[in-house]
Amino acid sequence: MKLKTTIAKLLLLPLIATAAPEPASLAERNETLAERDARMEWFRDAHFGMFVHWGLYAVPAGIWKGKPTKTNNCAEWLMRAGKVPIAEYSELAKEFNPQKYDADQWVVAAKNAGMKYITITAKHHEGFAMFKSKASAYNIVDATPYQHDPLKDLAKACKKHGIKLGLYYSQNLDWYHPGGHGNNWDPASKGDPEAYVDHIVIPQLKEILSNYGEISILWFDIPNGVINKARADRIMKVVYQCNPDIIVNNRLGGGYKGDIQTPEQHIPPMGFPGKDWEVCMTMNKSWGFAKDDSRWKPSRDMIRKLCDIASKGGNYLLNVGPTDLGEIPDPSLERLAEIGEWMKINSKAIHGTRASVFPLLPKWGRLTTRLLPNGNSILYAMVFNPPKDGTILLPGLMNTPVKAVLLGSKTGVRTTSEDQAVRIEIPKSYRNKSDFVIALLLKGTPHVDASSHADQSGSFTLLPRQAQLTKPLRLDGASGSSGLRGGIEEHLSHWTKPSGTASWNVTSKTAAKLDLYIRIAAPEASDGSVIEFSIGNQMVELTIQSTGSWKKFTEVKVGTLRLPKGKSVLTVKAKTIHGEAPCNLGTLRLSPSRN
Ligand code: FHN
Repeated sequence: MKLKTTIAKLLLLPLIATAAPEPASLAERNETLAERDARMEWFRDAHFGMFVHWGLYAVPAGIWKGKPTKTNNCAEWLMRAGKVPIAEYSELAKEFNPQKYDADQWVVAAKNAGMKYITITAKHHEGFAMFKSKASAYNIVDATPYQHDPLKDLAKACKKHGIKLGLYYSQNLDWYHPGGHGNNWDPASKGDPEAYVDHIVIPQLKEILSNYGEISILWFDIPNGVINKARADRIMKVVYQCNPDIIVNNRLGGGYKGDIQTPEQHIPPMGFPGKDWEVCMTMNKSWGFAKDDSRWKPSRDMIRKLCDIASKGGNYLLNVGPTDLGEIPDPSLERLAEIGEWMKINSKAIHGTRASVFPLLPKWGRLTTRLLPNGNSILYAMVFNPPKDGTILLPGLMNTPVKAVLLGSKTGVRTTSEDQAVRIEIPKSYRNKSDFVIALLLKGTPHVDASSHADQSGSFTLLPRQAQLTKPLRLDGASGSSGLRGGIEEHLSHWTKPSGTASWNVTSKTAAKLDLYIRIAAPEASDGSVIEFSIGNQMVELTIQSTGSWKKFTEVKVGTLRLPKGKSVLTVKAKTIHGEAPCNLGTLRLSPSRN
């Protein structure tokens, strides 16, 4: 599959965060890494999109026959939560008449918030098509008094405003059509899944991918169920025929990996290094409009989430749940406008950037990176809370800063180069502010020394992913598998033999006396194991006490070490192993000793 890609664009592709998807994922699309990078570039540049959950469920909006239904914060699950028979639930179509729907207003609200794409539910689990479908009369044009196709308007408005359009399609759960998965309360839903895929899913995918112009993202949901490999193969054959460049998420099933990981309602601690990913989140609690859901997140919370996600190389798909009349709720519009105010000044720190070049997440905020055509680069320091000393230290940064500016201000920013670090002085007038961005222009591409350096408090954080390992130790956790619900924290595991060691390179500007704290998880059988940490000829050891399980991490103090000035290596090995292994080892912390 060949994609037109200008060499110049490829040269601009980030040196830092080029995703290196598994070969199977490339094979799935029959494309090279360069072709994948070119196809994904707009998505990686965007970082921010609007999710829209809109369907018949907006009519009851979480309330059924006068009572709130226990939809576990998902008003779009009302039919299942209330085990509402198909014949009764489908009556809602007769009430669905979104007379106040204004696609242009939706798209402008998204665009002004700094969003670059919109992904809307074409068909959710209720099985109702929010588009004209010849495959099923259970759709907004044929079954409602509205008798109009809202997707046509949305596609037109997106094209007009330069916003890309993505479509969500529930390919497995379908509580209406016979053969669809997930309706275990109404015998009318019984049917042949093969026929459901061939006569509903595939024809409808053809309709939504052919009748609304360029669809840039296809968002499957709840993988597997009726979707086995054979059916997934048939589905994807049609998808690729309709749009070979479309971005597909990882929720089809049938063994398909897709192009993007899709964590939901949580941000993986370190993102998905080397992979493309998009985290979807609600502004309140429910995806679909819920009358009684007023638990709205503050705009600042969502701005900081956007910064956090972009700094990890991901995208933020922020949800709105329009009402049955077709209006985005006011609290959502207010938040979109407030996010837009921040983006008006600071969007350069988000759009077109790539992940932070630093291994650690700073306590004061987040960082993103921009590579410039002339070979230089810009680091964006998104400052949530300025450090008390009025400076920001970038440990390990070897580049010479050319200049630094405050986005949206003419206030000059001073920087100094220290031994293997750059320090930014926050202007006095900003030291009591928050959520501002300092852009640091560097000569060349960013170069960060790979060893661990002290942060502003003099502490060192040593991540499992930074360790040099000898077998059988290996890195586990953090992003989990699909990352849908979040994995366990990043750690070193399979420490089944004393030959397994982990080492970290540490660089210190001064000699220092430091207390070593480590995060461990260990079952009872590991009790009494002994692990030993050493720097040069210094050693401290820890006798393991169970934390309850391999997944239950707790922080323990090991002891005190003297770190010499300059470069050192901290190594850990297992002296005594009880049970399968002494523990799973998470993040290490060396903090200035209090005694
Ligand atoms: O069941 C759906 C849910 O209703 C909502 O659409 C979310 C959004 O990602 N996806 C599923 C739950 O993971």
